Amino acid sequence: MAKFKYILILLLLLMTAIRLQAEEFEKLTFVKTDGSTISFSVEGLKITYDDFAHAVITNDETSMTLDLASLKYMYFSNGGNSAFATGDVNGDGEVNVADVNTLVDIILGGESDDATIKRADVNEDGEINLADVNALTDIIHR
Ligand SMILES: [Ca+2]
Ligand SMILES: [Ca+2]
Repeated sequence: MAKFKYILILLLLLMTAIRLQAEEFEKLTFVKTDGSTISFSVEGLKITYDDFAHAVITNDETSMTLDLASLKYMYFSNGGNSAFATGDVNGDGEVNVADVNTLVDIILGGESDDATIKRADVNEDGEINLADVNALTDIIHR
């Protein structure tokens, strides 16, 4: 059941992340549980869900059905790293639960300035997604 719950959360993040980031990044990459990756151009990108078991990814070039159970996480890419203190998403000089709140707000489509959005990339892979929430909570609980 835990896995199913995780997939539902992932779905919510996917849907909101697409709206937030599809216009700013060039590529969407899915990382599968076996470590392999699949990348899609965000040009004309659409993701639809089939009974919560599969995602159908369509863009201007291709259409592919992915088994959600085989997906570990996804990220948008375009490069770009943060020069700010790792995990200090809201930029107040401390890394704490307030930064998690700010990060989640951004992932869920909340308005934010460019500097905050850069700091929200906690794991510095150029994308803002669930992996950054995990990275941030790891830092706080370290
Ligand atoms: Ca902070
Ligand atoms: Ca990131």
